[in-house]
Amino acid sequence: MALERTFSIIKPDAVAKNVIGAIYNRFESAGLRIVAAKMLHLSKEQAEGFYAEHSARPFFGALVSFMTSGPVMVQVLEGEDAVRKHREIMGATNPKDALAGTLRADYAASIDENAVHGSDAAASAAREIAYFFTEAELCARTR
Ligand code: IDP
Repeated sequence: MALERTFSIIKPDAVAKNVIGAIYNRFESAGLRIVAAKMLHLSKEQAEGFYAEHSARPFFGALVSFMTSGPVMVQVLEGEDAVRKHREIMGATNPKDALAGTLRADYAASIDENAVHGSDAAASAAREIAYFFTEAELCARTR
């Protein structure tokens, strides 16, 4: 399978728990490479734009408020089958349903504060990467 890129957010709850390095370790142990990364404190507009597809959902206001409650780490992960592999590492949206050993089982307190985000398909990955990174910020691994 060809190399693929996906987009990841370590959400404010996980940043507050000081587990950025532990989460990066899971990505790297699974063969995913970080090819771009930065820490950001999202504005309300940035969070609303990122989650625009959920704007009509009852939890939208709480989601935006949570995502702007503290800094996040955003990164682009590259590897074989990266979108699917990353979703597997994250676990189910609701940590109650997440398999043991997944990031959400280990670090998420609830569906509202669930530690991590990962693109759900190649098309959404491309859109989400472009939302936060320019092409020039994506660093090809040359060695
Ligand atoms: P995903 O993050 O696993 O892809 P989505 O369905 O795309 O899940 O939802 C985006 C985010 O919205 C979730 O990660 C979660 O933070 C929040 N969310 C989704 N469904 C609910 C809900 O029923 N109640 C509260 N928050 C929710």
